[in-house]
Amino acid sequence: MRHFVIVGVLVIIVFLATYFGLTALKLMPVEASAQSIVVDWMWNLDFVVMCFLFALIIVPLVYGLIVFRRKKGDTSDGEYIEGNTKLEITWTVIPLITVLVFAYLGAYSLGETMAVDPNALEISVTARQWSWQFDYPEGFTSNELHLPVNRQVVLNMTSLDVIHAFWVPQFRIRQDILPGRVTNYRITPILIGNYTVMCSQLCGTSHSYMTAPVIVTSQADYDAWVQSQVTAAQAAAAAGGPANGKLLVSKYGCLGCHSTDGSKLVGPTWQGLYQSQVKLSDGRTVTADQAYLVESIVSPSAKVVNGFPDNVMPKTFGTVLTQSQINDIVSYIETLK
Ligand code: HEC
Ligand SMILES: [Cu+2]
Repeated sequence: MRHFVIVGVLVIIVFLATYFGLTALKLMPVEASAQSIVVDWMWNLDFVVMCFLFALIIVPLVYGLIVFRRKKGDTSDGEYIEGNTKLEITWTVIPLITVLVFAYLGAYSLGETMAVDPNALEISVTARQWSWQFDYPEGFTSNELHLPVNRQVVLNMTSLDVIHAFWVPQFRIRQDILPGRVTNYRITPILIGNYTVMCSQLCGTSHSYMTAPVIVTSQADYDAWVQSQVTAAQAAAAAGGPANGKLLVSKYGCLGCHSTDGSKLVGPTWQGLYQSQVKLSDGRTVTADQAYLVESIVSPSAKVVNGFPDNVMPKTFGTVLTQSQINDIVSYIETLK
């Protein structure tokens, strides 16, 4: 009996120490969405049970190892125990009830986090290797996700190639993005701030660079940003030329693979490309004139740059982009000295 009391007290002490010790470390990122509060509440309950079970297993184990160690010279066998029906029923029924309670709480929390607000702001998300594109209801596109605080947003997401996943740790919720299908992600940001969306499905060589800024602002700041984007997009499309090319390479995800500052990504940098001598994988050297740039965009496999993989750059831009859009992009690349 004495042993049971001691172990019981130790279990409670270790349980509390584990729970409060680990909680004090504050390992979780801030709660930036209404949904994160539900998720954290659920996680906290799970965590309490985990810490208790940890103590319940470790304490008797260590206690037994120390206190019931074989004494020197004791060669007798241990007591033979034939089973204990009461104990077995207890340790079946208690976990069963615990699991059922958690199943109910889990279903309840899932319902809470998926609750639909009919006034939700709708934004389309396109994921591709290895960039994010956000299309806003006002008709413009950005590589940044701006969200007004305290309003539910629903992201209608699809992928152009492989499976990706939308994950902002501060929002807690995560959702896979599949080619050929639209998946939804609902979130109500509650904390103004700058976050980062990352892809949480290993999706190829530059997977870890697949990030984009997520900026939660007041409704007024959001409206102002939307207005500035609409104006800029209209002006650029009307003017054409490099300014429009710059918007297009952002919109069509070129910048996921090409840098404009000399750094090497999946594809070659565009800095200083125009009129430079490009070494090809077949040993030839060509001058990067206007015709070469157009050909590189329309049929990437015609001339493959030495040291870079073939069949990585999408071959669809020749049909996706209009001739004048391609000219605008090329004129933009030409400005990158
Ligand atoms: C998935 C990655 C990826 C995307 C997206 C991508 N490219 Fe590329 N691109 C490459 C790779 C890899 C190469 C080098 C191999 C080759 O020449 O095909 C390349 C080569 C090029 C070249 C030749 C560069 C040089 O140094 O000679 C141009 C120009 C180019 N891409 C333009 C574009 C434009 C414009 C877009 C967007 C409309 C785009 N790329 C989107 C991967 C990509
Ligand atoms: Cu990805």
